[in-house]
Amino acid sequence: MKMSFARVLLGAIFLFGLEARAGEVAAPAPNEALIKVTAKRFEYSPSVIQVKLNVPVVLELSSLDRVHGFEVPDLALRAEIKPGEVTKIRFVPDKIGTFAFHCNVFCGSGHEDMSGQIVVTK
Ligand SMILES: [Cu+2]
Repeated sequence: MKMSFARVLLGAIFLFGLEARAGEVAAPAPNEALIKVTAKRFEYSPSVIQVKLNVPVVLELSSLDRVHGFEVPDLALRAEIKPGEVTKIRFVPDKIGTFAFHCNVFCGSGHEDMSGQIVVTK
């Protein structure tokens, strides 16, 4: 009788452990970096985004005026930023360097200069 109670208890502990582990997978990684970036004619803020090698990043992009784009060719990232919406991009920087990003949605006569840099360091 005591033996089976112990077994049930062990089973419960085991199941609880599995559940806790499943919860961890669903939650954001504890070391994930959240960076908010705003876009407006014809600039991003911040225009230089500092990230760490192999540390997952979530960019939360929003626009203060109209539709803009966000494209980082070297990191194969691309998004559209619409006013009133938050666009999330998740990526893991896997190389060190400075990578240019720019607006790829024509937004007016300063559009060509709308750019910034993602700097990946160790
Ligand atoms: Cu533009």
